Amino acid sequence: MMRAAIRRLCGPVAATLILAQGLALAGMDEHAARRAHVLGLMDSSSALVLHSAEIQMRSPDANYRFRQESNLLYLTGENRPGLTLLIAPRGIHVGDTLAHIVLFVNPAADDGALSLRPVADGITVHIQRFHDVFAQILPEISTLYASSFSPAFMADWLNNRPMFLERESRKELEKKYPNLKVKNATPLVAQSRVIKSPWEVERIRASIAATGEGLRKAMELCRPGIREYELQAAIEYEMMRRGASAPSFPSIIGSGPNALILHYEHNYRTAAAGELVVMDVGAEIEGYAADITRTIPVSGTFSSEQKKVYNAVLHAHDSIIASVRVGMPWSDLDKVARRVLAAEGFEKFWKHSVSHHLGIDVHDVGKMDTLRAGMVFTVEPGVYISEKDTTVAPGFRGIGVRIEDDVLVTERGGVVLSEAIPREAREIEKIMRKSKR
Ligand SMILES: [Mn+2]
Repeated sequence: MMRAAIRRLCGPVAATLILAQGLALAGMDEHAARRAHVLGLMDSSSALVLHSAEIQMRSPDANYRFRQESNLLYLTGENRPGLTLLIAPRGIHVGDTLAHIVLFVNPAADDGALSLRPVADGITVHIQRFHDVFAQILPEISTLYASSFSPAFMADWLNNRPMFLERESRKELEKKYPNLKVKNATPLVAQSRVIKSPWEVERIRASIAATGEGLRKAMELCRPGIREYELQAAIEYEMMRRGASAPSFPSIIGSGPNALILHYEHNYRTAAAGELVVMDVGAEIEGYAADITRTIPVSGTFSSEQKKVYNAVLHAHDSIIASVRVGMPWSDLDKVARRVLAAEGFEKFWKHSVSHHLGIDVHDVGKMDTLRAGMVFTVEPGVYISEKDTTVAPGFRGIGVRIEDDVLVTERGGVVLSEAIPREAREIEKIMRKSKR
């Protein structure tokens, strides 16, 4: 059935490519190929419905910059509010047309500054028709894959409990249609998202390149007395002037004790001589994230203790990357990190797992079971030694080091997409020294 559905949509040649490679390719628009792939993963008793992200208010009359819901962005490439995508393998009647893919648009919801690309493999209609079309399909299917709503819950202050809007609306739908089960769309779409096409890898590379320029600039500017936010501003300036729409997550610039706080984002402290700064940052270009961490000495030279920790983390980092093979269990990445850090005497200062998928989301979706060609993930071992830890010599106390790069899995092993960003201690010291002359 899956094969038949894809053939119907794209013809036998493209269908073979999609089925052979997971994502395609020749003659097909990138996003149409993704829709065809997801359609092929569904059975005829199911449908998928995805809504645009809601516009979030920052303060009265001022919104946060709009960012599309990730699954909808993946399947349409459209970064605008007011869209709803419906995919139904059994076909949907919209007037006289039978379609498998329908994109509903609400011209009133967006500013019209971006032109909407036609959906060649389906039809585009006004949002006013959504209710009728949706009501037509619901009694006929047993599984509805739906985007998870955001925010996931609101506080019911009166009764002092969280109110799960998602669960409530799902329950209501299932009550009205007893044969229907509403499921989260992400695990379905993730089966496609987890393997990156060459088109996607290109975008990730662009985000990484912009991030790398930012980190290089920060290395040049860093000196005792600099504020964390100055480093943040320099990094984000370099990202944005290379086309980033935003950082892919709040920039983490942690100096001294802040280097030990994993998701630190205040970035307000003044960095002092002798400290380290952890800079965990990433650009987002055309909807794709980078996620890179560099740790540098504020004064331009690592102390001998800092260098010892730094090189242990780097050793773990390089060993993880060297171990990358198609077919390898994901959990082996952590095992390699554990083995190296244990041999170096720093295992007990390691706090988090060493990798996650990277793509449209900085913590991208997909199972973390077995490495497959086309996956992109981060490698980010770290060592964090508390200021108060008396089990180590005083020179080691308060040291936090993390090194993070982005890796593409290929048949020939791991390819470090962020190879060009300086990571050896002496490379970093050289850049920092040169800029201060
Ligand atoms: Mn990361």
